Amino acid sequence: MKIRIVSDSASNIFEMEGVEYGCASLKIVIGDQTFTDDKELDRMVMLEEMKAYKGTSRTSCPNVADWMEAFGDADVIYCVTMTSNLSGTYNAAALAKEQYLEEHPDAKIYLLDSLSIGPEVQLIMERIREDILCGVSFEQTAKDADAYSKRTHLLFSLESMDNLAKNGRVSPLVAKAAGILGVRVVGKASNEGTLQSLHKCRGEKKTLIKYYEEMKNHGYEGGKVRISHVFNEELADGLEKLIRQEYPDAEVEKLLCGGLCCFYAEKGGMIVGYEGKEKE
Ligand code: X90
Repeated sequence: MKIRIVSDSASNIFEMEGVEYGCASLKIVIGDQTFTDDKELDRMVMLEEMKAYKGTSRTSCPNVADWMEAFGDADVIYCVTMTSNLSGTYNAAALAKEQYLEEHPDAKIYLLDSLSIGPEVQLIMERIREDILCGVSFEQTAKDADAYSKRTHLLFSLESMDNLAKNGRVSPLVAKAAGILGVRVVGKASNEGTLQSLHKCRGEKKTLIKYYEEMKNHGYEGGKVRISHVFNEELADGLEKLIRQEYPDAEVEKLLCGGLCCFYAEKGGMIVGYEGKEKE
């Protein structure tokens, strides 16, 4: 029996150790160039192109055929997508699920709208992998993923929200704050799966303090943390250090964002997923 975890490239995950994994790529369109968000994409080059281009760049989500390809020929599929409130990716996955089940009536597909992105999706997929590797049944794995996703959280900090505003993903008013030199907007994924801005911070130290305060607010007690950043290792290291002051053995992992998250979080941005108490 073939078991596969599947996501879109907004998860920042292009391969998973120990399990079969399929990733449906989003695309980034800058002028007449289209970048496919896969593990080969040179994110620095993409960011430079974006900076040099004067027009409005955009992205597009995977279509049904892209999802079908990511599903492969698996018998059991666990698919976690980025939030349906910012992208059409979940809807396309839902259509692909229907089509796949018509073609493979004996297959089983678990499909979750994460209402989040990047590192929170990563955590949920890692939880699913744990169950797969322990031989847990489909039904139980699905239940575990549902329960787990209620106590994972997502925070972000952005130096610019230009692309988010230009593409209608946040209001221009919210984006304005992040346009001021040296100001970072710190926010979270709302329960509806949209961006919710929480603080405006000047300076790295202040930003990190706000991150940690928010993590504590959401019940962080030394659990897993996944930090993804857009060429900002300094900020990522800073957060890891802060966490380790209180929890020296916390399971913290850092990674570079994939193309989609690089495009929207922009240079200097950081997106953090972690375990906490149940969402209210
Ligand atoms: O073209 C598409 O369908 C993709 C659209 C993606 C839009 C938003 C991406 C935001 C990425 C910002 C920080 C994290 C916010 C999380 C809120 C749920 C990065």
